[in-house]
Amino acid sequence: MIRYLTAGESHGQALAGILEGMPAGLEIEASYIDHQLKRRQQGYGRGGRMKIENDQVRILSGVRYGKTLGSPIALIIENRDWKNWLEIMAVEGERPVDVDYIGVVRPGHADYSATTKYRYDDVRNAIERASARETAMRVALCTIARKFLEDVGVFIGSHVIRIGPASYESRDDIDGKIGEWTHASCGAYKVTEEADKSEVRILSPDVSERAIDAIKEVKKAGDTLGGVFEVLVTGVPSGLGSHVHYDRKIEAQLSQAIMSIPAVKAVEIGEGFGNAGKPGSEVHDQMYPGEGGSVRRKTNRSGGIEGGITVGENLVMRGFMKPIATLMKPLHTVDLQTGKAVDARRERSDFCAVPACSVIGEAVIAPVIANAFVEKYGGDSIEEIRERYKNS
Ligand code: EPS
Repeated sequence: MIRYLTAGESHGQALAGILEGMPAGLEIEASYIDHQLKRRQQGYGRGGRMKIENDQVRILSGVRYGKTLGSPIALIIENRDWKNWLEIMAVEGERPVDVDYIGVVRPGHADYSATTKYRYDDVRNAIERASARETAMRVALCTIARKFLEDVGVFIGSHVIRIGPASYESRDDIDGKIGEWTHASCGAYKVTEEADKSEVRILSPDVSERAIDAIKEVKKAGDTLGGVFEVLVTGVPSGLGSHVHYDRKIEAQLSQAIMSIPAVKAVEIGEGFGNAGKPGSEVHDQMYPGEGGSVRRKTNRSGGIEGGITVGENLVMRGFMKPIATLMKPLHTVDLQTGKAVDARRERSDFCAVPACSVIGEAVIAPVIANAFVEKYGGDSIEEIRERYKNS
């Protein structure tokens, strides 16, 4: 089974991670992972921290002469900002007298829920681990699974379809942009490559411009914006996942992966939201005979999954991100130390991180799909898995 763990505080020394269950023989280099880390740092609307960090991974174990060994892969990403937080984030020793205790919590952040649950005496303890900084390590680990998928012909991509008020007028406008590309098995890669050309990862220049204007406006007003990103997977074989048990349904696993990204509050698979209001005749993807005895569809409203199993069409899912909880024009809240009504704290933050969130969305689904792939085709090495896939 492919699984991973992350550790690290936002302003601690480093982020650490372990990926277990990757087959042997996969070619991987730190520079390949760094490219994805760089993509995660982009996007119009990011805050000051991204100017400090230049995320780069160090591979500590599990790889020899550029190929995975099948053993756990350990990674580390240094936090450049740590040198400015040595006293506040010291691992050992006494707390210095000039390091203030934080009692004021931000509505919408983990500040209140985590501080009270863990009985912290300092909201800083909650802030540090709840920070979206953790997603840097997730992207690093998941990129190795993504490389495995690319080597067997499965490609992942994403683009942003809404930022605050700026969105496409209709679904047809989006399909008009990506429809042509997504017929190819590497189509998702093309989508992502094109989206990377926009500062907000939006494929339409008009929507892109409106999104940037909207971010500029909230920035001026001391506010923040959320949005929606779409993740696509092309080249997916049929038969990944299973209907036999709830936790093996691939759409459940994919949803969990997307939902676990900070600030994501809803996930849609295919046309899930719209389908709930339509009759069945307008929802289910009708079938017709394809090449070599295959079964194809003219539509893909199911998002490429039926009964928790991939059907051989593209996977399509969306993540809905709420606006970031740190506002420069603070909301009303409570100081947990005094019990008094106060304004929330201003803390350096992003104004909009939807473009970064879409890159993280691409990453986090990779281990889910890679795991289902290895489960189906089996094998301890990439060579063996490829042979079994070819002969299936
Ligand atoms: C982030 C690093 C953080 C934030 C952001 C994402 O760095 P800092 O707290 O030092 O500015 O910029 O995290 C949040 C929005 C949050 O609420 O925690 C990153 O590396 O992506």
